[in-house]
Amino acid sequence: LKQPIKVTVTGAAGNIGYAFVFFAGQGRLFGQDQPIDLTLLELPNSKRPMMGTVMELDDCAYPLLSNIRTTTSLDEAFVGCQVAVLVGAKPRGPGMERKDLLSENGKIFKAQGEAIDRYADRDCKVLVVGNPANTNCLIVQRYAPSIPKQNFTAMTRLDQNRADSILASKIGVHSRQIRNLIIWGNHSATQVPDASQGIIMNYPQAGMVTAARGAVSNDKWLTTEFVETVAKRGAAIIQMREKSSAASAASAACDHIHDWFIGTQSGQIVSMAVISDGSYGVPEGLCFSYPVTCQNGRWQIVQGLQWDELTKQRIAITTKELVEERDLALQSLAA
Ligand code: NAX
Repeated sequence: LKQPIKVTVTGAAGNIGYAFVFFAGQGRLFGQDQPIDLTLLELPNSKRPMMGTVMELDDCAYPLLSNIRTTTSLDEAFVGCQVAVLVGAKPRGPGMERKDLLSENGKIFKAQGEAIDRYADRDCKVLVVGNPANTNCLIVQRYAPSIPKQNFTAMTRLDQNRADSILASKIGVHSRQIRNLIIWGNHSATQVPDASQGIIMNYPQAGMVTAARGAVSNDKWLTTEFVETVAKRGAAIIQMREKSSAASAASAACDHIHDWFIGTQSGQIVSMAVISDGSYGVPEGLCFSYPVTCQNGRWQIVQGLQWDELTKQRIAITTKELVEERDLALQSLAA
């Protein structure tokens, strides 16, 4: 049997964490032959729901969960950690400004970065889900300088999956038939869903989304309503469910980690926010969502794609927002 992979999940008793740990137990991260040592981190006041979650995990008797630990201590949470899934974050309270949100989360993710730097496996891979995800990821990375930069990622896979699902229902195919829709930039309202590389598999034969159907290609739906519907999907779900997306976010986190570790299929592009190396003119060091392919546990940015004028303008806006977030977060940490 393989050695277990040590996975730490923060915010494990929250909405997303609660769904994620069961998916992990079912083998969604690394497949059915890879055991997992799970460590759950929560705030002290959520210790009881965290223990209750573990009782349920025990009752599931998942063969892949070789060990489950809980802690409320940052000094314990990341010891030997190989995969850190950072879900817990400070939510935006009433009357709270963006600046306050960035500053509160800056503190949390600075402390987690320092703990990862000190205690985690030297090749620990990090996925940040907690919002503002891109900037939280940038902070964690800055405070964990001994871990390779490319090991820090933030989640835009939910946005990608939403884009797939929205386009699939417009065309009348299954989401699984949609490939290579891209999310650029920030996981926020300024994100840039881009269907220009999209492929529909088996409809009626494989082809580009933009050429697949008159209704989609001609009426500008792809560059207007589609983009808006993807960006506002989270709000639309809150309106119906009266709670924010939880299982779909946890499922997207599994997709992200799975593809990162196991690899993307030949010709398949997925979106991940990663620490920019300057590709596509994005400032180096920003955590920016790019189209990537993955192989052998490494991602690679897909280079050389062309942007039309509208996409260019949108990407400038999301980049500017990320620069502002970075500056606000770093300023408040330096103060
Ligand atoms: P919940 O409020 O249900 O759960 C968060 C949990 O984190 C709580 O149990 C809390 O006690 C814990 N927590 C808070 N600070 C912590 C800390 N410093 N250390 C350990 N645990 C801590 O939120 P939930 O709905 O699960 O959402 C979690 C985060 O995901 C939020 O920031 C949310 O905005 C973000 N999202 C990100 C998405 C993405 O695509 N990147 C999509 C879904 C989601 O909105």
